[in-house]
Amino acid sequence: MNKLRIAIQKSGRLHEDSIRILREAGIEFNNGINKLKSEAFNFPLEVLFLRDDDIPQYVEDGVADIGIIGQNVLIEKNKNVQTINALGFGKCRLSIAVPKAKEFTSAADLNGLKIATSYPHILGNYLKENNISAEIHEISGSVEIAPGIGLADAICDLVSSGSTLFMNGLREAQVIFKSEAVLVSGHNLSADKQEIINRLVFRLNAVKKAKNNKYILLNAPNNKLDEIIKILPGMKSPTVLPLAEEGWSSVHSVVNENDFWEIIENLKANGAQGILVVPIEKMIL
Ligand code: PRT
Ligand code: ZN
Repeated sequence: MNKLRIAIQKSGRLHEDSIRILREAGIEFNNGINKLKSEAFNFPLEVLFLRDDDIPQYVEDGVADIGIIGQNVLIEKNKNVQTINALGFGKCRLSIAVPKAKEFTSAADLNGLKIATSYPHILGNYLKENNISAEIHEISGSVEIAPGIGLADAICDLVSSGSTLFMNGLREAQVIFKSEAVLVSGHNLSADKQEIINRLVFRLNAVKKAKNNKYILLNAPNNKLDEIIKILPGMKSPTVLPLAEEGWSSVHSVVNENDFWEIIENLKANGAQGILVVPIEKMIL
């Protein structure tokens, strides 16, 4: 049977998380230290370890069928590949930053400036959309030092904590693009390969859902059960089991991370006791 080929970053910020999500999906393989590729032991998958910048081209050409890549690289490279899933890691933003003392109130202040970046395509689109006439100076690394050495008036670079900007006397003036790692695929894959992608995506979604949800167990007085059940929707409806102590029940359910604390407060207000919250590893609905 044909194996699916996935391209992931060989080393760098996306490498470990890319390996982690494949492992969480139950796929085992040796990682890419000193290796170009590795075959999974228990899933029809071959993993290619590449520089992130090359992944969109490899996927477009069909050398890899799918890949894990930051949206920033994907949009910048502008290749003919499609996004299958956002993966929830590698989050960052592409921002314009200016020297701390420089005034900046709106995008129009960029008119006439020289902006250093490794993202000329995304920055160019942004400037065009905002009718700004600025000079783009493309450099491939250490963009943050450009204003300090007189190479540019401003920069456009990736930011996560902001400490690189701070250490170089710069301040984030405008976010132009928000990015995270995504799973992408080429076009015209065989039915066999599409089927393997579907299996992989099904597993990735089960892991993602589990992370967004918690399993909750609590004790409730029987006379409050109706209210408590209303607070806890569960996957179908909560499980209710009698406790050994007369007049009490144990209630089990699943709650979403987003409204977690509100639900807990509500449960307590309605007489729930001994509330236990445990992580879920996989969630298949
Ligand atoms: O060798 P290869 O070409 O594969 O790797 P690379 O050096 O080009 O990329 P790498 O490993 O640095 O980043 C890979 C991907 O991680 C990026 O394309 C983004 O999608 C994502 N990512 C998330 C980041 C950051 N956060 C990030 N903070 N990529 C880079 N940075 C850099 C940024 O360029 C700046 O220099 O970190 C610095 C800023 O960080 P803070 O925390 O100081 O703001
Ligand atoms: Zn790179």
